[in-house]
Amino acid sequence: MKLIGLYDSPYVRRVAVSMRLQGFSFEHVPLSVFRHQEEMRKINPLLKVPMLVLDNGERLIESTFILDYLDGESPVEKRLVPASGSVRRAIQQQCAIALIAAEKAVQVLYEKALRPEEFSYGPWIARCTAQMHDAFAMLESQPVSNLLSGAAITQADITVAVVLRFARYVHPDQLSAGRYPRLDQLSDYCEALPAFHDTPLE
Ligand SMILES: N[C@@H](CCC(=O)N[C@@H](CS)C(=O)NCC(=O)O)C(=O)O
Repeated sequence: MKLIGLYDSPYVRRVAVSMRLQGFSFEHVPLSVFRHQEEMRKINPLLKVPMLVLDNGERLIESTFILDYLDGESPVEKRLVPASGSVRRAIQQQCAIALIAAEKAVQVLYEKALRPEEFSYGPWIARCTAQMHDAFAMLESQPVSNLLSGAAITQADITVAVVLRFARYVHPDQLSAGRYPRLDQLSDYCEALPAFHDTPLE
């Protein structure tokens, strides 16, 4: 399989980390949606990452659906989201909140990095920044992940950790250490795991 996209995308990185944890081998194709647009267009005309190209040539997009495919191909003990039940719903909802934090962090990044300063709209940036923090605060207020007490890692752990690392990387001024101490603990634990360590954001 080939995984298209850079690890500075939280969506690409969560797929890569998951694949490593689940034992899937893959070739990483580090194309940027901005710097390698022509090459990217040939593979994915929608210019979005991640894309997972299966060995039979099938091309999957949207990280959540890619992860769902990978879970479906994994033995039960390697699934990162259970197939049904309340734990599945809880993991999915945590992922959804983390993905809102990611989306808002990306929107602020694009506003600042792509839009000429004279067209920048402060209230929108402020709204997105507040939404990002609301999502992190919601995750922070939820029960501590069982991962820290020895349970198996879940997709919620991976996604929360990856998104926090990303948001801190692109908005260091917003995410000083200690603002979300329980999320920091999860992040520190996860980033020290080989699957995260071997998938560096930078
Ligand atoms: N919901 C998508 C989001 C993917 C996404 O927005 N990726 C960004 C990179 S972080 C991208 O492709 N940006 C280029 C663009 O939006 O045109 C997923 O989970 O895969």
